[in-house]
Amino acid sequence: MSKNRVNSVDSADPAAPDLTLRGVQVFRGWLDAADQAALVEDLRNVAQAAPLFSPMTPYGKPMRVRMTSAGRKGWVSDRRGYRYADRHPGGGDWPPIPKRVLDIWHGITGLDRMPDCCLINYYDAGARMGLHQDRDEADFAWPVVSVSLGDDGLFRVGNLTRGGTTESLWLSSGDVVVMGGAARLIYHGIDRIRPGSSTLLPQGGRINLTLRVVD
Ligand code: MD6
Ligand code: FE
Repeated sequence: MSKNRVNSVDSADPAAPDLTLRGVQVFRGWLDAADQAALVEDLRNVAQAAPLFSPMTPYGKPMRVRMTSAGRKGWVSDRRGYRYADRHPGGGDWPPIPKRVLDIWHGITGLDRMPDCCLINYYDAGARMGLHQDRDEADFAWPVVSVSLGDDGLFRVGNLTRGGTTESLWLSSGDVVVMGGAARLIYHGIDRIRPGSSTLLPQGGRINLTLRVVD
């Protein structure tokens, strides 16, 4: 995990992306097949301790993706709103973020500060995620890093405010996305997945991890 190194003022030793869309950086195939399989094993262990759940939006509609978290903080949503919580909705602690995940964060960003939350989203064949900003964190100077596993997902990138034109690209298993700097608050979402496009997950579907510094 040491390809594409460049220098930057933002961190000691960040990696260089394969492509940039409206400031959103995409690292294609950052994880090879063996890395991806090992990561899925780590995530199975997380989900055993902190089961996937289907959160309600603040508007009372169930979210289409199932999710859980690892780390000091977990991201949750219910009638009270979107927020970070110290515990799983079932009452237990969130498991620690797997080392393999922290290694991705460090390898990509070069940052010594580790993320507080690793949100795990699971998309089944019909799941999608509407356009949103990641803005529940205290300090937008920290980037958000995401990791795609399993089936391809059609990622749509918009603007810093709602509306306007958008551009889309397919994210594949092993790709890593960074939203930082001027792109940190850009609207983005997943329109659909491409069922059966990957054999990584025996049951099919797509996993996306989002790594964030929370407070
Ligand atoms: C997804 N990704 O790929 C949804 N957020 O399933 C995100 O919402 C996201 O990819 C912040 C930074 C990168 C992302
Ligand atoms: Fe997001």
